[in-house]
This record gives sequence, C-alpha cells and structure tokens, in this order.
Amino acid sequence: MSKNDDDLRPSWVPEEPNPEFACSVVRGIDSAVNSVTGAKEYPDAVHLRKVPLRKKMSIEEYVEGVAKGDRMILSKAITLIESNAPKDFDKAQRVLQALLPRTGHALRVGITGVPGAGKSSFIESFGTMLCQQGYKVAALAVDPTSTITGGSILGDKTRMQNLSREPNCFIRPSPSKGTLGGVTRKSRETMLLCEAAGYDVILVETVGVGQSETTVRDMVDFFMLVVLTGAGDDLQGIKKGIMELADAIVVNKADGDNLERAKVTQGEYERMVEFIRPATEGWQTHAYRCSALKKTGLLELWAVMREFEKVTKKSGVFENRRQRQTLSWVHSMIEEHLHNLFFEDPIIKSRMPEVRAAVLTGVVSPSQAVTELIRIFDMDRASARHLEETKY
Ligand SMILES: Nc1nc2c(ncn2[C@@H]2O[C@H](COP(=O)(O)OP(=O)(O)OP(=O)(O)O)[C@@H](O)[C@H]2O)c(=O)[nH]1
Ligand SMILES: [Mg+2]
Repeated sequence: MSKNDDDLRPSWVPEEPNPEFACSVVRGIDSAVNSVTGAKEYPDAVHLRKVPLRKKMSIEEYVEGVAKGDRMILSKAITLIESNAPKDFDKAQRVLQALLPRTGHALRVGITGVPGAGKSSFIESFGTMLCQQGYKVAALAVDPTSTITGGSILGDKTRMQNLSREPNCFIRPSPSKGTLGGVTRKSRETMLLCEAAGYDVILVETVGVGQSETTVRDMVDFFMLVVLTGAGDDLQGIKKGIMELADAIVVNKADGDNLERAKVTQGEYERMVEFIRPATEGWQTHAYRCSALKKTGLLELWAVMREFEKVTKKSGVFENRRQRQTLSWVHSMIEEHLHNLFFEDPIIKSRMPEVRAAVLTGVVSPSQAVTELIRIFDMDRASARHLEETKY
C-alpha cells in the first residue's frame, strides 16, 4: 500500500478540508509487528494512543448498582447475563444470587401476537400510561430465534419513543446476534434483574414465531394475546394452542374505521374462548379491545390484570405457577449446562467433523453416531475425573 495520504482518501471524501464533513481519513495499520519476521512494520505505531481497557466492574458494584436502580449498571448486568463466556457465567450467577432476595415483587406480563398486531405499540402506550401513574416499568423482548434471524426488534427502541423518555422505564431489546443458546434462562434472569432494580411491572414481548410463546408463558404471570380484526376460520394463523396459553385476548387497532369490525371480532373471540381450556385455573379468559394508537381500552386492561393478580394470589394459583416456573428455570439451566459440557468438550469437538461426514455418507447411522459420541464423552469425563482424583 502506498504511504501517500492522497491515496488513502476514498473518492467520496471532499478534497479540501470541510468542517461539515463528519469523517476524517486516518491511515490504517495492518499490524505493528510482522508476525513472521518479528520486525516492526510501522515503527510509528508505537506512538499510537493506547485505548484504555475499560475497568471491569466487581460483583459488589453490579449488585449495589442494580439494587439502587441504576439503569446503566442494570444494562451492564444484563449484558453479563447474556454473555457466553464461562467466566462471565460464574460472575453473572453470583450477581444474581446476591440479588435474588430482592426479586419476585413485580407483576410479570407477557405479550404475544402475530407480527404487526401492535405488540410493541401496545407496550409503548400501556407502559407510558403506567409510568405516568407512578409505576416503574421494564419492557423486554424474548426471541429464541435471534441466532437465526440475527436479532429482531431493532427499531423498537426508536418506535417506543415516548416510553423511552420516561424516567421510570427501562427498555431492553432482545439480545442481538451471537447470543447463542440459553435464551430461556437469559430472559428469565434478565427479568429478575429488572425486578431487583425495583421495577413494578415487567412487560415481555415475544418476538419471532415458534418457541417464543411457550418460553414467555413460562416466565410470566399474565399472558396476553394481541389479535387483529377479521378473525375468520383461519384465526389469522394463530394456533388454538396459543389461545390456550392466554389469560386475555385483546383485539388491537380498535380505532377509526376499524372500530366496528373490532367489536365484531371481539365478539367472535369471546365465543371461541368458551370452548377453550382456560390458561389459568380459576380465571376465565375473555376477549377485550383496545387501541394502542388512540390509547383506549388500556386502563380497562390494567384493571383486568390487577384483578387477575388479586384472584390468583388469593387462590394460591399465582404462587404455584411461580414455583413451577422456578423449577423449569432449574431444568433449563441443567439442559444448557449439559449442552455446553458436551459440545465444548475438546474430544467431542475434534471428533465431530469426522462423525458428521460418516453420517452424511451413510457409513454410520445417526443413532450409532450419537451412541459413539456419548461413549467418547463419557470416557473423556471419566478420565478427567480420574486425573483430578489422582492429582494429589
Ligand atoms: N390504527 C392503529 N395502528 C396501530 C395500532 N397499534 C399498532 N399500530 C400500527 O401497526 C403497525 C405494527 O405495530 P407494532 O407495534 O410494530 O407491531 P408488533 O406486533 O410489535 O410487530 P412485530 O414486533 O413486528 O411482530 C405499526 O405501523 C403501528 O403503527 C393501533 O392501535 N391502531
Ligand atoms: Mg414488535
């Protein structure tokens, strides 16, 4: 590469220095040291400003910050939870452990529905209303498919403009691309951190279709299905299974020309839920309507949620469900742990390509391959244990 500065200037950068042009061209370096010869390729590079390493926060700092309700530290603690690095896992769990006694006091609400039903808009309007009533509201999103789709609700933070301006609110979009595995655990732990930070209502939006509904149902108290007008025989692609998970069905966009149709749809859903097993023992699911845009029907829904909380707390169903959810958290953690143990095992990693090829060429059957890999894994673990025991 030429060292002439002119050659470094891309064609779209003005020739004369222009204060309105928010970009300056800096010479890049490939490497300060030639890794083969060890010679310094760019001696000037030693004078480059060193980027100071960001100070790592201690467990106590995380715990104290979250407990104080510091939104910046809460964000950082969630990033720690979402990290896949084993050392972060330990640290995150210790932070969580210390904060657990502060959790459990919020009302956890899950919001699902077909894409475009208005889930984010509902959270925006509903959350803003609650904040203005003095509640602290956290809005989260759960997307078990984020590793495939590369993360969603990118635009939601900008879409939730009013809510994000509320000092009493905390918005956390779904983890972005690269957050492999453990979505169930990570989402749940994120929610608990928000509770420890003093949030009274946690609104969780399901993103993507597929597993997210059950994942979210499994971590919230009240589960709400947002639907649109025009429910026909096809139920707009909503499976009956999802209706069975819902504590309320809400016809959104009940405004303008759509209001009359929304009333009809509400009636249709109301008749349908009679034939569906209620999601929560002792609670009859009903259909409601609202407009996230015009902010109508929101107060009524809040009243429904409070009533739900009152009824289920009295009957013990609320506490029972939370206990079951805690156990399912334990199970998902075990699954995640075993999964990592297996797939991160060096011997398994080294044998995997060969086994995959053998399965694809039909040399071994998939079940034979699994048996063989598990046998190798078992032996590897046993020898590791043996080494550990005879070390002293
Ligand atoms: N008229 C009207 N439009 C609405 C209402 N709520 C949402 N919308 C519009 O519907 C569109 C989709 O809304 P979102 O809130 O992004 O829907 P969503 O369910 O979060 O969508 P995904 O996250 O993509 O699944 C947006 O253009 C909203 O402006 C409403 O109450 N009335
Ligand atoms: Mg959305």
